[in-house]
Amino acid sequence: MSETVMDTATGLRTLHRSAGADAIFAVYEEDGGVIIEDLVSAEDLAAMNAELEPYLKDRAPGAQGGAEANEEFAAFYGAQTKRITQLVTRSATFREKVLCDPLTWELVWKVFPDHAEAPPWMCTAQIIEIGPGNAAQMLHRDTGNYPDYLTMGKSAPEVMFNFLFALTDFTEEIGATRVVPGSHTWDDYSVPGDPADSVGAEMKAGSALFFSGKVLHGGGQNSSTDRWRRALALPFNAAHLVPEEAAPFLMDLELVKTLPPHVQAALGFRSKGRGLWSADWSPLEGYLGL
Ligand SMILES: O=C(O)CCC(=O)C(=O)O
Ligand SMILES: [Fe+2]
Repeated sequence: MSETVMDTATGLRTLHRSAGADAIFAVYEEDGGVIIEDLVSAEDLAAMNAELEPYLKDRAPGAQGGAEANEEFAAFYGAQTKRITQLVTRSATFREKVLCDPLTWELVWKVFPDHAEAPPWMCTAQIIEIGPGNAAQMLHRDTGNYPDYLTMGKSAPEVMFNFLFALTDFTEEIGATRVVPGSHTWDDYSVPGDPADSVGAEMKAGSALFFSGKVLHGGGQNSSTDRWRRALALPFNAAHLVPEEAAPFLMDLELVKTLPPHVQAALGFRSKGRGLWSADWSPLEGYLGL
């Protein structure tokens, strides 16, 4: 596989993981998103899909657990979309390989160079499986989780970004993520994204779209009648902002102890800088015996 940057017909660029963090990050900064080819090996991809299959089989599509009461949230979730989280517990391959991949962490530290003392959160790890007939998701910026930062527009510090892995091949027909390249640099974030300006992040299973929380994007329409588009979203957010997934309440401490310290911190099992997320005014990791 060559290491050259390729301009695809869509305007999104693709780099092989062997191109390295510097080259990948340069495109991320310029375009707001970049496809990293082969971020997951074929072997790990197959193992992860097998580990997650039973959970997806049992999961009904559409928002649930009370969340369906909010129409806007339910539309965002997707009526024919299955989502599952708690992947640290549910997939050993995700936990040990994908979440611990040194290249991923090199990129995390490039986005958050000054955050070593207060490491970022894993915002969530989530399977997003878009089913046949699911409408396109509205274009949005993930920074919308933290509206104050969205209001600040392009000059806001980067507080959130995402690795969205293709666990099946992504084609436009089955709902490849739509992206508006360059929309992280727009002067006015109140201008709604026009789907006509978006491009489909077509990629092979095992590749991932690495994109800024400031770039407009959304799940694509699945216009097939019988095929599912499976993604794994792995977003990270700055330490001082609450993550989507309440990891410390959902995970077994003994399992988390098997992970490296920076991953334990991302899951909320270590303190987040001076005095934040602490126990008795002391580092949480001491209290937990890590
Ligand atoms: O499923 C996708 O392609 C994107 C989903 C997304 O952007 C989201 O749920 O925030
Ligand atoms: Fe999103």
